[in-house]
Amino acid sequence: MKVFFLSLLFASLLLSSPSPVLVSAIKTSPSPTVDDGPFPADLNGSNFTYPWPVKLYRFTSQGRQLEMAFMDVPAKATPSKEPSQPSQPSNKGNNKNKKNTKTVVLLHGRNFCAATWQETASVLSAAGYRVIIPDQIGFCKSSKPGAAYQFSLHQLALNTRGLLETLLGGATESSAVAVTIIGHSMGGMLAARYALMYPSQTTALVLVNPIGLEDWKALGVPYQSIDDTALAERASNYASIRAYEQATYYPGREWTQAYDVWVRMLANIYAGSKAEAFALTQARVVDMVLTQPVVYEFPLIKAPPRGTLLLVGLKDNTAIGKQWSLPEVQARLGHYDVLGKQAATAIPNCTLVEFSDLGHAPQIQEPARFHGALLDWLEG
Ligand SMILES: *[C@@H]1O[C@H](CO)[C@@H](O)[C@H](O)[C@H]1NC(C)=O
Ligand SMILES: *[C@@H]1O[C@H](CO)[C@@H](O)[C@H](O)[C@H]1NC(C)=O
Ligand SMILES: CC(=O)N[C@H]1CO[C@H](CO)[C@@H](O)[C@@H]1O
Repeated sequence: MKVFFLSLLFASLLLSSPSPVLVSAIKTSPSPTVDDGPFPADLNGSNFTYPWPVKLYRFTSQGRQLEMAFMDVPAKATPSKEPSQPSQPSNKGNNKNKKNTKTVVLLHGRNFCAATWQETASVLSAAGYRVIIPDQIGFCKSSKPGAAYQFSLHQLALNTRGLLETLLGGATESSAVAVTIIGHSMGGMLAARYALMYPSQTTALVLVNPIGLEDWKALGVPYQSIDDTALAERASNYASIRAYEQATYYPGREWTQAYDVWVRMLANIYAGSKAEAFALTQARVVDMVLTQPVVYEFPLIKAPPRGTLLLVGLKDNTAIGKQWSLPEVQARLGHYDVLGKQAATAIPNCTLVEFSDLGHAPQIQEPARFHGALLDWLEG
């Protein structure tokens, strides 16, 4: 009897044309879940204390169970007094159907973590936004799958989309899940990719000194193997990170505690309990941004309803692969005074705000000025 019904079912599946229901039934993997913790201080190789409770989005990707750490800051919240204890009441239940809550997602750069957005998140929360801040896979308090993961900007955007759908509701009701995406540095490159992949779910796009405003390899940067990049990654430490950030992020400025905290956070991951997996992962991330340009697709960013804002510190000179390029190639790269204007012309309905005296991380260097410009545009 059972066999009969099963074969009948099988025959009817074969006869019917593929339907969305059938397709999703075939590629079933465990549903993603959100784990509210609490978690150990050293979470997946980072022991930095985050300003709000850390949660884990557990999902399957490329056949692996992965964990993406994130903070979910409700509108009008101040950093909790005991950051490692998730003391705030869980608002899981009410968030799902709150269509009118304005939601912002903050995407960190390669040398930063979700925690680096603390001040921006406080400002946005006070302005009435719910703020969701993930650590991308391979970074900070998220899983570090190392050699066993195909890193692409598309994959990271997809992971982020999965997190948002789990938190905000299904993709069926697209208006319920549209968010403002703000990305810095590598997070800006990822934000542009995200807007290209999910135009109807992007309310506004904000790029802060994004990388990828030019195609470095097309300008002469030679390919460097992942193995060679991994050697350099393994050698990263406090001194090397600080020297790099002083020259690129805060050129000509006296070193301050506000800069130092993020260097120590990152150096501790390079030296931490997942050091080798982190070095391997970061070598793949360098390969990802070098080989997957997004600049050619800027004209295709279907103008989000609220438009795009490009915030650029002009003293920035970031360019991937500059260190291993010939001097004449180096001279061509990282001219943000030119690159910002080019990008603002290429991206439909893009507003450009330039900070002539700031470097790669204007939100850290001059928070008040940066947040003033951001809120002016978001609320304007
Ligand atoms: C964090 O990790 C680093 C690197 O392993 C270590 O040197 C440091 O002592 C740790 N800090 C804390 C507070 O555990
Ligand atoms: C262009 O962007 C602005 C915000 O800078 C927005 O108010 C406006 O609606 C957008 N216009 C179009 C046609 O998308
Ligand atoms: C890949 C990995 O080690 N993931 C771990 C991240 O941290 C969570 C919480 O401690 C663990 O459950 C995962 O196994």
